[in-house]
Amino acid sequence: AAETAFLAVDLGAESGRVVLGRFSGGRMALEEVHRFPNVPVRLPDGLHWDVLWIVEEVKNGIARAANDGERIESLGVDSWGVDFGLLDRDGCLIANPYHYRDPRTEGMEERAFDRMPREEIYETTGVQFMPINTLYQLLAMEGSPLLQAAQTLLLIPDLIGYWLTGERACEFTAASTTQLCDARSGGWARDLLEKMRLPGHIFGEIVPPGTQLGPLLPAVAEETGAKGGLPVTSVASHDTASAVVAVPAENENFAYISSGTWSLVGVELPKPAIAPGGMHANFTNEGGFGGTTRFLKNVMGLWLLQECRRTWAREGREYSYEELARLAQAAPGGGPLLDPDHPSFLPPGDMPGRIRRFCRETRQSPPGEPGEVARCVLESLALKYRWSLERAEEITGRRAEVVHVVGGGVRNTLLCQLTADATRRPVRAGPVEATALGNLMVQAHARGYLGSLEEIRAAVRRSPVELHDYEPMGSADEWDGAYERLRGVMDAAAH
Ligand code: LFR
Repeated sequence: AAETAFLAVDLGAESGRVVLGRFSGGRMALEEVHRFPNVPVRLPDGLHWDVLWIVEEVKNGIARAANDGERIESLGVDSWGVDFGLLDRDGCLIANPYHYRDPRTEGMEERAFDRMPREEIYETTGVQFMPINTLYQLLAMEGSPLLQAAQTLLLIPDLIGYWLTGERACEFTAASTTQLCDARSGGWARDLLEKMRLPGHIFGEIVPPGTQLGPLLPAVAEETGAKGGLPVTSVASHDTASAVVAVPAENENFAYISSGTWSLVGVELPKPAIAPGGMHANFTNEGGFGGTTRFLKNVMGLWLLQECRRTWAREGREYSYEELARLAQAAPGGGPLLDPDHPSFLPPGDMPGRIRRFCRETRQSPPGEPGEVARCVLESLALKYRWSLERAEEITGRRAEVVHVVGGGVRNTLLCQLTADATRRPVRAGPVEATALGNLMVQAHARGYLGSLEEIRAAVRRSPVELHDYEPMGSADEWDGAYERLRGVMDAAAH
């Protein structure tokens, strides 16, 4: 029998999961009790998350776990970063949260730089410049009565936690994604907030991962059949932070790729590395568990394929991810390459069309069939991983002996192999459910079952999770050539 059990709510951009973790003998065994699609909704005013549906499905998941009769010791919520809800003075949600891919942030970087030079923003926050950041989303709301009515800003995991417990808190790892925090002190960057003319009073107390948020509200306990008083723990509530906790690394000489809708490529540091090199390569210093810094770069990730798939499905051609992987495997290598991080790929839309346009504009012959498109995307991602890895090593002076790939993208075995080939490093892939596992491990830590991050990672390695090793294959010279081509394409696309 399990010593104890924890419940992880893990919300991703494509789907949400509720995962039960049975903890015994220093190992965590996972059981997915509920999974639901996360489908954004387009309204005339923009692209939104369906946050009411999400909280309903979270409750359905809690109910399923509770009905299993398992004694659950605590529950934690993690989700994607940067997005938020605003509460009014009565604690009511003011409007439906926006999706970070909504284009209303266009031009907001320029507005921000008028108020504080780009260098100073980076020097303060250490966060990479991306239009999706909370900073630019809030600037886009300037003058809105919604912002005027706001008393409290809660990032998505904190918002769900609030609806479950009635308690408000700003968890540190999630807050660190906003580009509104001081990377050194870990608090809100009050001077920056002021210069940006943002209402300082909506940013509440920041709490570290592992903080007890409070018990489930009696009404939620009743609705779900969960035991009254079930504690909710603020975990490393940024999904990427949870995923990095569950990297099965044996020492500090590793890089990680948290592979899902986004690919987060980087290293773990004892403190932020804020330097001009990091700003130019657009690396971020996000907060990690146990006082660590996640020094990483957002690479556009499997979003490119997800969006192709959606476009093809609308045209009546349905491909599963497995089918696409098979077609990509069969397609010839060495074709056209993309810079996956070109801004034209960020918003939802006709991704195959944009990929063709990118190729024409960089004087490459565009991929045709879905298998060729998928091959082009996967090779480009693997080569951009190499670029990111080399920059991370250059800036931090570390050397990654192994690249750990974690998250849903682990299932894409072709991408894992291409990653080993392109980076010329051994790749260790797994666990697939790193985010949920990291979420559960931080709860076990908070309840006193595990000590340091090292102990947590040892427990990850003991846990019944699948790990697969990939060695670099193919010719190093050919991959060096492909890498030079990627760099040429990146330069051509930047001009
Ligand atoms: C991954 C992730 C990234 C963040 C992006 C948007 O799921 O959380 O870390 O940059 O989504 O929130």
